Amino acid sequence: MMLTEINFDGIVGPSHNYAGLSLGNLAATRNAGGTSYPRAAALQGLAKMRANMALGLAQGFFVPLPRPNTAWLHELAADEATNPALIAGAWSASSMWTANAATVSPAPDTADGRCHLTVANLVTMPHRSHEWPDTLKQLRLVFADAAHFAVHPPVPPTFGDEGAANHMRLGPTHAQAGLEVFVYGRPGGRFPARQHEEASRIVARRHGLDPARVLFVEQAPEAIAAGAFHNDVVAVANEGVLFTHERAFADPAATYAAIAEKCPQAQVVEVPASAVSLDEAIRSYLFNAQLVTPPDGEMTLVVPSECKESAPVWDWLQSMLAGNGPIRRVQVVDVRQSMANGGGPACLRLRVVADPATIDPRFLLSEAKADALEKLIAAHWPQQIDPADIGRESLASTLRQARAALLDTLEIPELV
Ligand code: SUG
Repeated sequence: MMLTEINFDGIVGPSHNYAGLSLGNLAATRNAGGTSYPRAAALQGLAKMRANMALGLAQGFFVPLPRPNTAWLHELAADEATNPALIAGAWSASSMWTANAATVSPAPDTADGRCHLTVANLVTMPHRSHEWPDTLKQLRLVFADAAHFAVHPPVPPTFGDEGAANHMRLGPTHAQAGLEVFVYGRPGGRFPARQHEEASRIVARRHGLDPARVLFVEQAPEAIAAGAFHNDVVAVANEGVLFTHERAFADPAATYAAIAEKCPQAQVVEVPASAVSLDEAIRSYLFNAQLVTPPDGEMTLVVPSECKESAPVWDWLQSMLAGNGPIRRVQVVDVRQSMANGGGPACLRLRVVADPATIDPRFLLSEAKADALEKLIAAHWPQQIDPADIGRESLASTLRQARAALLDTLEIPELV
């Protein structure tokens, strides 16, 4: 077994648009009603995948879900006159943020030695609550090998579960047993707390995790109120490193102490609020970075270009690199179209530690496949979507054709 970390990015769907559907996600709210550029968005996503492959990292992808989801609208008896937000919800390309597709516990952590995945129910936001059936179907295809994977249905409502965006793993290497840290929010604040504590506990039990190597940590209510609707907006982990804002957790000192006890080699790289305020961290998405270990061993932080435009953030990164810390490289990527909906580099990927040979190869990216995908996107993805286009039959048929062409090129008839 060659266990390695594979990032599965969501290919940005042809219906990518700015409908302002996520209360508490400040970027999405700010850009509501703006014109979106699905073709550019999908090409930016592919360029990020290519940049990670260039670092020597394994790269996979998930395909967009069928949109508009007319069966869902039918169930809701919704029409344009009565509820435009539900119409927009049926058209949303939100499955592109695959950090919310599932929670993943790699094989070294679980009782049966298989990699366990629980598809996220995403019950808090209506437009995301109908993702899971199609995501589950896709996960069962990608990770069909039952000798190595167990794919679970969603945690039942009312316990909101938003998947890997609220889950971190710390350990010596990806291939060794690690500490799984589940971060939940307490309801009652200014914005919805999307990850319920009980959902995290259910996932940990289902995955057969050893209680000695699990932590449940409360996210700082202040962080949620400031716009960190998922923990991955204020913290990220890789191997032995936790990179976090000072105000990410409700009780930072107790959190670091518990981590040190359960994972002695863990190092915390904390950014103080005096250097980068919580607001600036959320605006720039400094922590919604991919923290990765390429084959050359230089731990790399893949940040959105917005970080370079923020003087405090960029200054902090430069001083970090000048120092002696474990993060040795910073790579900048342009994912502006996704960022405008509150989705940075880390939102766009689901990390799975596995042997690539046990995964359906149709979902693994190569340079040749990336070339083919770019051509296909340039030919079929709408160049722009204006808010008034949502709900139009002519656009719906363009979207269906685009997805059909994608599945045809990738030879995945099972998802048609
Ligand atoms: O769920 N935005 C997504 C962004 C998800 C980011 N994921 C992570 N942090 N892992 C969300 O809020 C906006 C869609 C709209 O308003 O049109 C949206 O769904």
